[in-house]
Amino acid sequence: MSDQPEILVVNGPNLNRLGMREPEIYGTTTLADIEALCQNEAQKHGMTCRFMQSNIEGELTTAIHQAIDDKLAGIVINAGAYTHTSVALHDALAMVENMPVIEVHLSNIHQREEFRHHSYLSSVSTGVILGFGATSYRLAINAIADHI
Ligand code: CA2
Repeated sequence: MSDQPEILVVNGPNLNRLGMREPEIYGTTTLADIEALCQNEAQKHGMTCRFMQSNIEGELTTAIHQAIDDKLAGIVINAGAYTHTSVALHDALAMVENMPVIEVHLSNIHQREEFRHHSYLSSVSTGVILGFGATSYRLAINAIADHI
């Protein structure tokens, strides 16, 4: 096992389909591209990255519990549409202590439909980065690296 700090990058529903539809909103970057970017950025800062995606709310919740139990160095979360609906993810993130949680979005959710303007995660996140496409993830990893 590596003794480098590890971060969790967690991705919610439909993000596995990135790059296949709606390039005008989400660009042409695929989730595999984002994973490579995250691994590379983490490595630059001497960290490792646990990258996961699930379309299932409970699996995302469990990944957060595991990050807490494993005492990871931080969490980057793009919960996709669960951002706007999930009390379960809010409650899981509220259990996080002593590690930064960065909520990220590819798009600027405040420029989009009204139902995307509210996030259940922002009030239990250390910070929020949105609207920069895949760069949102890079900025979030930098924020965690600065924080630890
Ligand atoms: O902007 C973001 O990162 C979002 O979290 C993306 C979610 C959306 O529900 C949130 O409101 C904002 C959507 C995830 C991916 O949706 C796709 C749509 C078309 C093609 C591929 C993915």
